[in-house]
Amino acid sequence: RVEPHWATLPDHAAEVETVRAAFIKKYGVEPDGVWSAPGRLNLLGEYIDFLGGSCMPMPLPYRTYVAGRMRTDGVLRASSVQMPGDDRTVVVREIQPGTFKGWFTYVAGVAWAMNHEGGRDIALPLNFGADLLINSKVPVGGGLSSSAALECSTALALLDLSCPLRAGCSATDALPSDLSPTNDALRARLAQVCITAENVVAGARTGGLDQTASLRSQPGKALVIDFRDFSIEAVEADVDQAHLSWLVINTNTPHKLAGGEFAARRAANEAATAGMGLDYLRNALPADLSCAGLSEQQAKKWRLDLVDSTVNRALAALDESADKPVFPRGWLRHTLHDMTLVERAAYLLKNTELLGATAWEELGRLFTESFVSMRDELCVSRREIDIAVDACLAAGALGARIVGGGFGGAVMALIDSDKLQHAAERVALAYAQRGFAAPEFLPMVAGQAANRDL
Ligand code: GAF
Repeated sequence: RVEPHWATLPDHAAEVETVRAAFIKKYGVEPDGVWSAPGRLNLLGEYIDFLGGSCMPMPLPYRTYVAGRMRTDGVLRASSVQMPGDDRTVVVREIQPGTFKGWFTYVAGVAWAMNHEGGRDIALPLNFGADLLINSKVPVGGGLSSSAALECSTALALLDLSCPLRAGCSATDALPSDLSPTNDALRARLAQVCITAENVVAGARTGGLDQTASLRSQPGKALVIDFRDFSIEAVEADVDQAHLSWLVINTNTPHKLAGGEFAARRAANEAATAGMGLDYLRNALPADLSCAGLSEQQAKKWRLDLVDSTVNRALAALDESADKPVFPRGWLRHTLHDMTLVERAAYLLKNTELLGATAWEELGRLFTESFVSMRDELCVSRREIDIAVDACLAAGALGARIVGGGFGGAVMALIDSDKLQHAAERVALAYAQRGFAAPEFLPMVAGQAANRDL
């Protein structure tokens, strides 16, 4: 028997105080404020946000905290608790894409994107600068969107800190730029700014899932985000009432999305979309993918037939194009398949009261179906992930899958609460037997959207 290592659920108030105290230690003065943004657990829908698919994230209780103080000399300084000694200083107006390395890329990237595509009310005033101190409680490289948590907390901090330099914005307002989570329109725009920071400055061609989840989540809910127009619907994902739990495992096999593997899959599916003459690959499928009223078997047959016929249609369209790219059929297959799974899952979650336990059981099987597709079609799994998923299923999980971009990172399972510890033990044992680095188990309760904390 191997004792699983459970992370401690962060105490939000204590974390706010920790980052405030770290700021005072570093800069010798009180910060003007503290802001934080969560990582996300994506329940379903991977590699489809940039193709107009829907995804279903929930905010994690693990957040990135930023304490900040305004400067008026145009200089941005930042330090991170996780990177002692790696202090950075830059003149905001001199920030250029491609000039930074590591964590600071995301901080500087946000400032750059606010100035270049934020619009007048988001662009930073000319002489604005800031001192920032960052403390991330989102596992880095774990597929739980630590980059977006850093971008979104930084964006809120910079926008809010710059208020005293903006016309008509009073420093005494509680949230001067109306940054409250209910200002969804502003948050949608800030999410776009953070996406630009990641795409243009950090050079990772990711979609908008992580930033939208971090800025626009609602407490205790899962979002269904339609990435054709970034519209969101919040749905209850109250696993407690069904005596179920989320098991979230950081496999400690870090992944990197700025590498070519993620971009290659995106580019292939974008080529297929263009080959079909569509704006979004999602539009190659029928408007309603919920299979409402169909049994689990009927729904499965319907979606697999639909995916097959759509893959054939897309590849035939590509055959006719002159500069036809060559890529594995499975990349396209996974994407269309996951689009159908997430919309069926949304239907099940919205109808748990009506459908009872069978809704949760089918949901679990959808998770595993998506995992198999990510492993065998999209080919973004690795041995540590497969072993963790298998161990969860062997321990009785209703379903288990990779979270996020894959190639490592996190695994999640939906499991009867009484079996949670047993599943963690099985995963820990399976890792120890193979000599893998010990995984970390992350207690999961639904978190809250990015916000100002102090
Ligand atoms: C990463 C990306 F940042 C997201 O945009 C999304 O594509 C995800 O991988 C895969 O679903 O988190």
